[in-house]
Amino acid sequence: MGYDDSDRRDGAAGSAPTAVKFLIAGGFGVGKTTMVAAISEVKPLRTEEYLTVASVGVDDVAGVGDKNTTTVAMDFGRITVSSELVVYLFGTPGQERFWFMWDDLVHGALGAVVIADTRRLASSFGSIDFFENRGIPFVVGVNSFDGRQDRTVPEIREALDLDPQVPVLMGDLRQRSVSRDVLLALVDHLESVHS
Ligand SMILES: Nc1nc2c(ncn2[C@@H]2O[C@H](COP(=O)(O)OP(=O)(O)OP(=O)(O)O)[C@@H](O)[C@H]2O)c(=O)[nH]1
Ligand SMILES: [Mg+2]
Repeated sequence: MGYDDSDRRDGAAGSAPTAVKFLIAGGFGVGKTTMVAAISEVKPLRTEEYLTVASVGVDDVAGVGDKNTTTVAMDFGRITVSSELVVYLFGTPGQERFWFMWDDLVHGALGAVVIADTRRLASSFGSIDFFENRGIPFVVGVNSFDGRQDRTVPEIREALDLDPQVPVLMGDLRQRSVSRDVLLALVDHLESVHS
């Protein structure tokens, strides 16, 4: 889609679209940067650095395959959900040593997607606590690495100790349609918690 002035046209014709901020969170290497890239209609801003030998023993790279870069500040993207709603996406850094940035990134966020990897669910516990403690509504997107769907939604819900109203969606978040469904689930969830 790229940059265009459709927002402005919509705004001129009727009311301006509402702009909201969502965070894309989750543990190290669960696919946050990948999701922002899959769904953003503008070229996403990334802050990737190479995982270096200095990080050996600090960063737990077990289970993340041949991943060789990591987000050190944030990802940024944008998606126009409808003529009334534009979403700004902020992907968080996953490694614990960069978590101090989350308090800034969360400022003004209306909701969040917590991505989980079925093979390493525990890596997303911290994100879930973070949003629960701040009362920020979130949905969980479960990435099917290696095509694995060997856990059911109820099993994942239990393992992550989620409240019953938190939506859980499974799929390959590299696919734009899957990532879009996760964002739409968050929009619906926000409507239900605010109604
Ligand atoms: N099989 C599979 N691989 C995926 C999926 N989503 C992402 N990946 C791959 O897994 C890796 C995830 O990397 P990133 O998107 O950088 O993960 P991240 O959560 O941003 O990582 P940090 O910023 O380092 O915490 C990439 O190599 C993706 O191609 C998925 O749904 N299935
Ligand atoms: Mg990243």
